[in-house]
Amino acid sequence: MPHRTARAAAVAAACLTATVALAPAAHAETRTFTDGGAHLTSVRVSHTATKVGVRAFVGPFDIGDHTTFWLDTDAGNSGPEYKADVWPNTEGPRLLRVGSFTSGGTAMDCDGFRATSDAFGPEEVALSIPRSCLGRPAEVRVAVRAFYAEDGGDVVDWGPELRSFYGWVAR
Ligand SMILES: [Ca+2]
Ligand SMILES: [Ca+2]
Repeated sequence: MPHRTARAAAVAAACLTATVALAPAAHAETRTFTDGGAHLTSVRVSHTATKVGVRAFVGPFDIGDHTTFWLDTDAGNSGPEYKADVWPNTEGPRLLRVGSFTSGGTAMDCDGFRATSDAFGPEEVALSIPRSCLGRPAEVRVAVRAFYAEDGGDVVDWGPELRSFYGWVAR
């Protein structure tokens, strides 16, 4: 009998854990992806009820370097749906609607869209995008291209790889 009681308690505990695991719909899911080598070293994606945040840790960068982000919000089409190209210390990067990695894109109105890149500040470039601008996707995945104009020749560091995405981040 004691065994049976202990087992029942364990099952009850497991059910409780499962309930807790399903509950965080109201919380952000945040995933951090790492990138090898120097330059771009990691990308953190957070997906909340109201916004998608992307933070790329790009190492030292200067005026003239820039970071491009693509967002895939529709798994039915393997390419990206949105793009933002962020130059440090400039006004007003825009959110662009795109059909592929190579498309130039069409600027969208997106109240609340924020891009942060300060060549004299932290070694990171960040986006904050209201989910309403993205069609309130169930999940999102991100690709990053960091460009550095260096004396020895330009450096391009893709995360995770040329025209490919990190894993999906559900809300
Ligand atoms: Ca890298
Ligand atoms: Ca897509």
